[in-house]
Amino acid sequence: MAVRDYLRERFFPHMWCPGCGHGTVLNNLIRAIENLGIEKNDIVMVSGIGCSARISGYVDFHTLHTIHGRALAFATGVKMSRPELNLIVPMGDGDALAIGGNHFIHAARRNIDITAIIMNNRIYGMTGGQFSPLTGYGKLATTAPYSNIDHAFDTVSLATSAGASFVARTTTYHVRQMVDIFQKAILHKGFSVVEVLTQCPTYFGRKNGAGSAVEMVEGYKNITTPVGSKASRENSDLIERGIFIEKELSEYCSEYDKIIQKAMKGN
Ligand SMILES: Cc1ncc(C[n+]2csc(CCOP(=O)(O)OP(=O)(O)O)c2C)c(N)n1
Ligand code: SF4
Repeated sequence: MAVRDYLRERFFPHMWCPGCGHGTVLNNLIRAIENLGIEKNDIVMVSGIGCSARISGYVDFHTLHTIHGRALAFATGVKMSRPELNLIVPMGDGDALAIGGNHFIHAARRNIDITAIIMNNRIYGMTGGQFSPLTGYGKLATTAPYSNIDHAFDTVSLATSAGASFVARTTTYHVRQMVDIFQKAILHKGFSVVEVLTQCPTYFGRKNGAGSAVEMVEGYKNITTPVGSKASRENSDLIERGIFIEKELSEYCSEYDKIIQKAMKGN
């Protein structure tokens, strides 16, 4: 299949602002799926609400556009009833870790075979630039005009400690790495978390003097380093990117099947 076959061209042009990173995530996700050769009818994309969540409108998979913070709960239901399908859940940092934080940690703990993509632009884009749990201390937002006093979650540490069996981070600058990580995350049997650092030039960028969209993307080159690199050991301000966790762990739907078999045998 070609890239265009995975898109619903009738919904273009898309609604994202010029320079928004969400389009880069869509592009690379489609390329990863094309490389893997997965049929579009074998994919279900479930999203909540947010600029990031609108990605589900543009792909020609089975799609559910659900409610803010609850995409993983809907996806869990779909996966439990049709475990043979590939479930992909794109979320904003607010969708995934503020209102959806509880669903996130429990989906990770169960290790259900879903690919969760967290598009971290450090802000609530869709609703006008309120701070999120990933905005970070000292940053500005519509709701933090004198600077944010909340400390941020580290998505990778949170996902790892909650039990996710695949955890990775990349950025909209590192597009080849993003495609590679998406492929591995989709193939992984278990809960896969991919955090993508992505720019919102309209709110986070403008409020925090981060410059143009291009400057924000280039910034990801300078503030990140490969996981375990020498640079990371020497400079703790650098953000690591790459694959942090990739391990085999019993998967929820497979375990559930075993319980059904036991119950049918009556022991
Ligand atoms: C239950 C509920 N609460 C609040 C909202 C309003 N709301 C819509 S999107 C959103 C946050 C979006 O931010 P994020 O998830 O980070 O995605 P982004 O738009 O930045 O991609 C909020 C608070 C809502 N739709 N439903
Ligand atoms: S408000 Fe921000 S996140 Fe939303 S489309 Fe515009 S740039 Fe993207």
